[in-house]
Amino acid sequence: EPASNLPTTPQLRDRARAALDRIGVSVPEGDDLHARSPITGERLFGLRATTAEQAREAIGQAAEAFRTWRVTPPPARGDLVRTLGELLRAHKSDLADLITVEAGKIRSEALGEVQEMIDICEFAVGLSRQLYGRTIASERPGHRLAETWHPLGVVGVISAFNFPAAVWSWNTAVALVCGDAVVWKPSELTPLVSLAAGHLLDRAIEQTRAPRELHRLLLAGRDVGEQLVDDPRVALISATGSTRMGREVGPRVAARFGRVLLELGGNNATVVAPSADLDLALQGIVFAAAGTAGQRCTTLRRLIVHRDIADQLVERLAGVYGRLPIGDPFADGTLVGPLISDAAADAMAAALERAQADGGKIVAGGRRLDGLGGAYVEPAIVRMPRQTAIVREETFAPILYVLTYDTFEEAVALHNDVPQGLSSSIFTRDQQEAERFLAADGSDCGIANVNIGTSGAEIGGAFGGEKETGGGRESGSDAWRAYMRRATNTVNYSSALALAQNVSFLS
Ligand code: UN1
Repeated sequence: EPASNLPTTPQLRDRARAALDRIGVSVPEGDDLHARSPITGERLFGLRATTAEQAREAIGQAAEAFRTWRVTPPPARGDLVRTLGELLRAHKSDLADLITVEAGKIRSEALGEVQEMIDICEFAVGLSRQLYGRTIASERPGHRLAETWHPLGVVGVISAFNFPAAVWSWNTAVALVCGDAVVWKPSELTPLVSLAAGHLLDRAIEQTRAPRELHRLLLAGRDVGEQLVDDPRVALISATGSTRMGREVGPRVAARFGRVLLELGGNNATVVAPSADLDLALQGIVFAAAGTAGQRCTTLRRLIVHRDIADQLVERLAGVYGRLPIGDPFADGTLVGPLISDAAADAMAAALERAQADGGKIVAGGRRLDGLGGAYVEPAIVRMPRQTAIVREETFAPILYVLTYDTFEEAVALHNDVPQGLSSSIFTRDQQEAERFLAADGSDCGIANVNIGTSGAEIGGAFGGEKETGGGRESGSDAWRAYMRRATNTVNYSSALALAQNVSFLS
């Protein structure tokens, strides 16, 4: 049911302009980059890009700011992040407007993205008093063995269009309390969100008198991204995006002995067991598979259903899919906004063709809605005879492949038989099955859930995945350690020089 009365490009431009004004940021107008809206598929503003020379300078400025910041007490660093969180609260609706304009998220999800930023700021403020090291039992008398966590350096953050602000925030808020400086290379598809978020941090920096150049924004294309990746002054590259991107970034950073934190593709699955509460499963599946128009790295892409309930579940899902309100993401009631680009819609169509060639049957959706400017598609459900090559790939669009199983072992084997390892879940009322799914020989993902979907993780846990997802962990738990360096300290407070391992020398 497409909402036919989409906002016009001039209306979107005004809406973006008003939000930018309230945040207090001016757009560097130029002709190098374009701010567009997937709502109409049209250009909003032309922008001036950061040049290679400016990027080189920005990295140097961040490295200089780091020298002051690393010796600023962590709770004082927390004060900056608290202020950022307060500004995000004050401008929640403005930033959400820009997220909807540029990424096409529905209102509730755009607000949710900003809430996730506020949450990580609060988490990081608490963390600023909890950067704990351990004291370790020493084998020598009169010795103390301990570890201390020190700031790491400049953190380069590379982020994607689909969480244009939250991914930056959960890297940046944590990096800042850890004593690091940040250089951000956002997606070229979401420059306005980046300008706005970066400006709110600049305001917080000014208010708390933190070093002015602690955060630098590089609004530019791929070349400047590569420059950031290769710059030896950048201690850690935290990159979110495709597996293809990670395959390039990882080795380049490793070649200079830098650190990486990679959040790459997912191909997330949910197992639905015969004992599952199907009403619950239905809601969880639809949000995870069709929410955000299938453009989360945690989006549910594979449904592994027990044969006895497959027909029934698929029929109910197809019914819900047939009534999903697709259209203007600003309109009340819309659940599915546009895809980011025509290319994304083309990739979806190509994947559906391949799935059908493999014997797949489309049981719901799959068409692009004509005449709307933006790339509006009906989320699709495809029953597959087997887990073929296309099912094992991540297509960044709302396609849910359905596979059936007979035994639990078979379900887990199908589940794990993809190259990616981000998120997973099982719907079951059988406790043994639930625990087996979470056990060492169950789901091989970084995130494994029971009776909820695969997407929409809270910030308190560590976020990330295994295999081609890249192995990085961000956000909560002890993910902060990736943003610091560890020093092991042995202190001798006796007057004897005892050697470890009972070695004797000169004694
Ligand atoms: C992403 O899609 O890059 O778990 C991140 C989730 C969100 C984060 C998604 N908290 O879906």
